[in-house]
Amino acid sequence: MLEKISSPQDVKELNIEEKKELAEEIRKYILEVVSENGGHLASNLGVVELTIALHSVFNLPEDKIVWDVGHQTYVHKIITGRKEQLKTLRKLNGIAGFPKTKESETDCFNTGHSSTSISAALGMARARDLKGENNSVLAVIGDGALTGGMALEALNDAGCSQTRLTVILNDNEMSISKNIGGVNMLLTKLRTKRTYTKSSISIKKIINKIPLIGKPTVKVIQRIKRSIKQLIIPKMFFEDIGFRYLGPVDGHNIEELERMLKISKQLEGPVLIHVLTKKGKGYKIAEENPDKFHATGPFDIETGNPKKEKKKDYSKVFGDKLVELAKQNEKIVAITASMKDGTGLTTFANEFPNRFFDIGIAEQHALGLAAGMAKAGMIPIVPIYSSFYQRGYDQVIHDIALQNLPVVMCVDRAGVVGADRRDSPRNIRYVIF
Ligand SMILES: Cc1ncc(C[n+]2csc(CCOP(=O)(O)OP(=O)(O)O)c2C)c(N)n1
Repeated sequence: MLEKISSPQDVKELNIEEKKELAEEIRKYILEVVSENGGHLASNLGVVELTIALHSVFNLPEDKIVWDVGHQTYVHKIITGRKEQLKTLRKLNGIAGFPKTKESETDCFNTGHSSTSISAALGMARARDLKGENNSVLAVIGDGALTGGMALEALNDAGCSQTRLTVILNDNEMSISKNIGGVNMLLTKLRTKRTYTKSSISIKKIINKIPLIGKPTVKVIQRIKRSIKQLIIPKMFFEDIGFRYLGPVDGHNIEELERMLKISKQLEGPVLIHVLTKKGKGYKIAEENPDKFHATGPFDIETGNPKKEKKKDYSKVFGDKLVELAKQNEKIVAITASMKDGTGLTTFANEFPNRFFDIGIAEQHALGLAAGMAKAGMIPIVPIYSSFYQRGYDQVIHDIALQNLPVVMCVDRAGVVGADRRDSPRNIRYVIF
């Protein structure tokens, strides 16, 4: 099946059984490439059906899909004519691991840092309306990325805007590690609910056609439906801030996904589709260890073991030393913006769970929180990858430096990172101090 796919049109022409077959072949192909070259595995295996459904319902490049972070776009790249190029992933002058507008007109926006997609998509949707155009605009965002302030700021703006926009919430319960925080608590409640908005659109269409009583009846039904919905889903956060909520929908069922996407296409205003997926889907070892296979170097498919043993690096030295110091000084606390393993904090988190804070993908908050703790007498240690430290630049100056607070800021991954492309936003690794 994969042999036949060189454009989204080829996917549109497949029947449902063929699409299912294609999904399995894409999984196999991604597994082969990533086990050989390294790359983001688990997130891509999780969005295979979702990406096939998106390309079946929407027409790129006229319609726009903004992928949050963009690490989950291998399937999209395969479908949009870059199947062979994927083999050059993480190689010199190879394909980018993230969306690249220069690489394809179907990549409408460059991403790399988390939580930007809803703002960008809303911007495109507003521009579309001003220009009098009619295309669809979507943001695909993970539950991890939804913990980032920028995403919540964008939801706040989009909710009251009445702008036609679809946010696909790809909820796999994971950031890199297990997702945390109030957003995760909200999603946990929603996940267990029955799928909402079964046949609302068709009922509306039928009633609307009845002369005189049509339109008023639709209004009454909608009001009743809303009250019922409040009963079914106790905390209608998304609806309360102005979004139409659809879901939750099984993110591995292509038919269901297509149905929901088609419904969203007909609705006015902002819509959020809550899609449930499994990180690492189809490769048992990654399903069981999604954090380890979020991003990986080359590995053996049979065992999942890395092909090269990891050397002792900055993060490991830092993590070991921190544990040693923390044993001597109980004022030491550690804060991570969703990067416990990457920044070497796993041992600290296990040994001092009360002094460890994973606060979500929220670098600004991490630094503001550290400032408050330092002011109150603690010694906060905040390791963040240099690329992501940019997010907290104002907090470094305004909240920490100008108040002369003893926050220990540790800059991880500074310098050149070989595995990322030269022009990747994540390879501009500033040392900002
Ligand atoms: C500002 C910023 N901080 C940290 C990261 C590192 N990072 C990349 S993906 C990711 C987790 C994303 O989780 P989610 O949005 O749920 O997507 P999933 O991989 O689970 O599909 C993190 C923390 C980033 N890309 N940007």
